[in-house]
Order: sequence, then C-alpha cells, then structure tokens
Amino acid sequence: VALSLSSAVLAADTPPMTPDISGKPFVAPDVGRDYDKRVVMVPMRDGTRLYTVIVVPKGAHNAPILLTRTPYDAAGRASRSDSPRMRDLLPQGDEVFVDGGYIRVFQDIRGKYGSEGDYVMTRPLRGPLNGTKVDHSTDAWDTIDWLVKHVPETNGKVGMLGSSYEGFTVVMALTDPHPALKVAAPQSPMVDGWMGDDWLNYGAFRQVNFNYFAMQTEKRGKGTPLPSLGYDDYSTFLRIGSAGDYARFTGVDQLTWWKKLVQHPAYDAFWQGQALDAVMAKTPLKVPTMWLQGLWDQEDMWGANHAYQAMEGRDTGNTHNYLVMGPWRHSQVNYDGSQLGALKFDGDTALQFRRDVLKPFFDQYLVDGAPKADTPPVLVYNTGENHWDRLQGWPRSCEKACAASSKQLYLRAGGKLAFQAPAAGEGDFEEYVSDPSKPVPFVPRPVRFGDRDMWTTWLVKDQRFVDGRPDVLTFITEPLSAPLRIGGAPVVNLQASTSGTDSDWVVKLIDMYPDQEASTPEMGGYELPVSLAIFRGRYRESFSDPKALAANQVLPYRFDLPNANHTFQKGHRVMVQVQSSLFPLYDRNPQTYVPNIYLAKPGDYQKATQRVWHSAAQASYIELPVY
Ligand code: PG9
Repeated sequence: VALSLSSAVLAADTPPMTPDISGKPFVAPDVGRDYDKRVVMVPMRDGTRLYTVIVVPKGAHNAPILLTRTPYDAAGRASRSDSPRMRDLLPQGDEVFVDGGYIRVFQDIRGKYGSEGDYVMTRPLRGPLNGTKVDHSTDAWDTIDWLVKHVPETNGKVGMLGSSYEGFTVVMALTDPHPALKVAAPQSPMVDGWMGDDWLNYGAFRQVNFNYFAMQTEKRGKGTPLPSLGYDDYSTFLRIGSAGDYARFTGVDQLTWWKKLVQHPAYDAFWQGQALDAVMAKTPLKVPTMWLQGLWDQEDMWGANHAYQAMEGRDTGNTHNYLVMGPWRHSQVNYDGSQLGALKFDGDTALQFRRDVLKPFFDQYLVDGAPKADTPPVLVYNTGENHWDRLQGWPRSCEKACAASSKQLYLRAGGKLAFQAPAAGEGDFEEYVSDPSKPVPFVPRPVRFGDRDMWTTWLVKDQRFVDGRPDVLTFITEPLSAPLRIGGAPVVNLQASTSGTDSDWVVKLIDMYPDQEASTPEMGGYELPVSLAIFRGRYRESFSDPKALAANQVLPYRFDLPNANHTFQKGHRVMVQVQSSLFPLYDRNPQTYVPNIYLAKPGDYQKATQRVWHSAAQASYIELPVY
C-alpha cells in the first residue's frame, strides 16, 4: 500500500506554483480511534444553546454518562492530547471511567467558550439574586434531559463530577436534580466565596484572584493575563496600595465582577444568598453524593465539608451523604497524589481513591448490574501516620455531641503551649507591632503568584521562614511523650487587643518535627502547617454588620480553622503562630477602621500594637479536636 501510494504521488504532475493552501477540506485518515467524538449545541429552556462535547467509546451500548459542566473550555477539557485512545484524550482523572466504558460529556456553561448566553460569575440560583428563568440547576436539568434522549448508546443514567468551579456546577445540579442524575461527586466545590472558598477567608480578600478575574471575564474565551509589574508580587502589591488601588492600576476596576465585590465587602444578602451549604441544608436527599476536598486545599477549604455537614443530620441510613478528604492540594484528586511539597504519602493516594472508592461508588448507581460498593460514610487520610481512615462520621471530635470531646490547648507565658490552663500571676500577654508597611509574607520572597509550584504547595510550606520575626508570635509545647491525634476543625479562641480600630488575626496550627530526622534529613525541625486561617477583626460580632474594634480592649475572637485529620507523632511538638497579615495573598488590613477596606487610602494604614492575652482571667486557647 505504501509503495502504490507514493508512486501515485510521484506520478501526479504538481507544478511548483500550485497554491499550497488549496481550499479543499483536509480529511484526516482513520487512525483507528477507540471513541467517537460528537459536538452538539444542546438547547436550554430559554432557547440558549450550550456547546457540548460527547465522547462515546466505540461499540458502547447501555453505557452510563459522566457529565461535567465547565467554565474552562469543554473542547480543551476533552482533548488532553490528540490521541486515538480515549484514555489519553480525556483528563487523567477520567482514566478509571474510560476503563469502565463510560460515555464522557463536557459542556461549556452559558456565556463561556462555545456556549451562547450571558456569563455571570458563579451565577446565583433563581430567586432574589437572579430574576431570570435559568440558572445552573435548570441548565443541568435540560442538559441531562437532552442527553438521555439523544445519546442512543446510553442506559439513561448520568453521574456528575467536577472540581472547584466544575464542582460548583455539580452542587447547582443537586439543588433540583433531574431524575436521571443518579450519583454526584462535587470535588472542592465553591460553596461560600466569602467564608472560605476562593474569593475571601472570613472577610479577608485573596488578591491572588485578580488575574483570574481578568482571564475569566474579559471575554467569552480565555482572557488576557494581567501584565506582570515586577518580579516580586510582594513589592508590587505593597507599592500600589489597597486592593482597590491595584484594580485601578491594572484596569480590573472595569470588570463587573470586581464592581460586585467592592460593593459587597461584608457578608450581606449578596453572599448569603449564594451560600450553597445553606441551600443544601434545605434540599431533600435525592442523589447519593460524595463531597470531596483536599486537606491542604489552597482555594476551596470551605465548601465540601460544610455542605456535607448541612446534609448529614438527615442522612440517617448512611445512604446519600459521603465525605472524602485526601492529603491534597486543590484538585489534586484528579492528578498524582503521591506527594505534596515536602510531604510524601503512601503511594498515589489520588489514584487509590479514584480507582478503589470513587469508581465503584459511581458504578453502583450507574452501571447496570454493578455490585454495591463498599463505601465508608467518611474517608479521610491521616496526614501524620500516612494512611486512609474509613470512618462512620465526621468530625471525630468536637466541643459537644461528638464521639470524643475537644481539649483546650492554652497559649501560655514565655511562648509555651500546654493543655494546662494558665495559673494566676503568670504574665498577661505577648505583644508585637503589626506594621502594614512591612506585612508578613505568606511564602518566602520573591513572591510569584504565577509560580504554580509555590501556589499549589504554600499550605504545607515550612513556617521557619517567619518564625522569629518580631511580628509573629510563636507558642510551642514540649516534645510529645505520646502521639496526639486530632480529627475535626480546631477552634481558635483568642483574647486579643489592638491599639488600632481594626485588625486581622492569622492563626496557624503547626506540627514541628524533631530537630533531626535521619531518614529524611530535610524534614529536621520542619514546621508543617496542619491548619490555618485569617480572620478580619471587624467581623468579630457579626459577619454582615462590621464594627470598629475598641482600641486597646481585650476582645474575644472565635473562629474555626479548616479540618484536619492528623497525628502529631511522639517527639514532635505542637506549635501555634499568631500574626496579623499574610501578604500579598490577602489584602492588608489598614488597622484603622474604614467603611470599605478595598478602598482604603494610604493614610489609613497604621502600625498597631497587638497583644495576645494568656492570663488566667483572659486565656487564649485552641480547642483541639483530639480523640
Ligand atoms: N478555584 C477556582 C474557582 C472556583 C470557583 C470560582 C472561581 C474560581 C477553580 O479552580 O475553578
């Protein structure tokens, strides 16, 4: 064949000046693809058509459908490589489903990439914030309805899965599920953007998102990244000023989404109306759902576990509501899970989960005749002992109403940390000066927001780079004489005063390794953040109704840190660090109360003397969910 083809080419007379762009369609030879890819504009109830890529394994019949609705380019999501093999065509996380013969569907949400309609960032559900007749729940319904009627190879059963924004669209589908939606896995879903997912953490704004705003909303396709204004984002953001100044400087202030953010700094109806854990709390349990997140998820630490909690009380038979937390960064569940920064796990934890837990769970509800999967109600990785724990519930320990009760770990005089409460006359406070002109960096400088390795691992970064700074307080236990196990959300109880009228409080719970680790010398003395958060002081009494802090008055601050399932090993120490900035990831608190921190002026930024109290009468402590 090769010979006769080349002789045909040789025989033809192709004069040198024959145009090389002929205008004739190029017909790709059949290279033996093991799938059939169809692109369809699926109509929604309002006439808008959504760009949908359907990948069907050759020869499929009675096959289930796995659906992801994405703002990140369905065509690109369905072409990891231009391969004749479906396994290589689709994302790494899908390999187990390809092996199982699933039909895979990616769809652009309205307004993005190939889809028609308007784009609204994390479009709210129909109701007070959305007066139209459509939202992601109706779009998911209409899509599933179309798929089960128009894809002849399907058995009519659909599962939805996706991480982050794609997880948010899964949750939206769950608020009013189509009857053919049989199972779902929202992975690190964006559920409450103000409390902890993506945009803010307890009211402190994540400046790392500026570039995302531009790329996501400048145009229907992929927007242009913001220009880099210097090698060190720490210097750049500091030089420019407030988040509002940065938005003006870069032109981001033209973007509607930015305007919405600036108009809603507090947890008002705009944010409350979009909080999907509150919606799920009122949604009947219809679809078996596996809520999933990383234990070091640098973008969406809030959504999965809060939505799980919102539904769990009603899942009396353990049939509909499941929780999985792996030792992962954001979305790592869909990639290699052997390692995160300096931490090495017991094999590829992400593959173990996808192959041994997620796939059998989906099969049970989607594949005709599949056996019942052996799915634990809760599956959490123990990050200090390096193994999965199969549990009946979560948290394992809390203040009240858990199998175990949390224990108060007290900040004590002289930088000590202990389970014994402070004695009278022990000393009242430790203090530091928080200077907004020298904020504490969240990673060692130079800070490069565009450095993916930095961004995906910053939550496990060795905290020695700030330990010892004069504006970071460190409290530390003696070396542990026995392992200390926690499973749940540590709760911060800080008694603190500031000489300013507003303040941020950053609290980190840290596992400090022994000075020497013979097998892994680089881990000697490592200060591993197990859980950390930032809390904007003005929201101390109310998230929706901020108030100036009374200067120099000792005030209580209480807030949850993210979940942890960790063993502090014998010989390790527990450490707590307290500071007042995590820059430039979070915008600086001017430390003078202003109505809107996004719009703070240079003169508003003032040094403040911060005191963390640890007297017998005003004790600060962490409620540790020990078990
Ligand atoms: N964390 C990203 C995101 C989710 C929701 C809204 C905006 C951004 C993501 O990875 O999709």
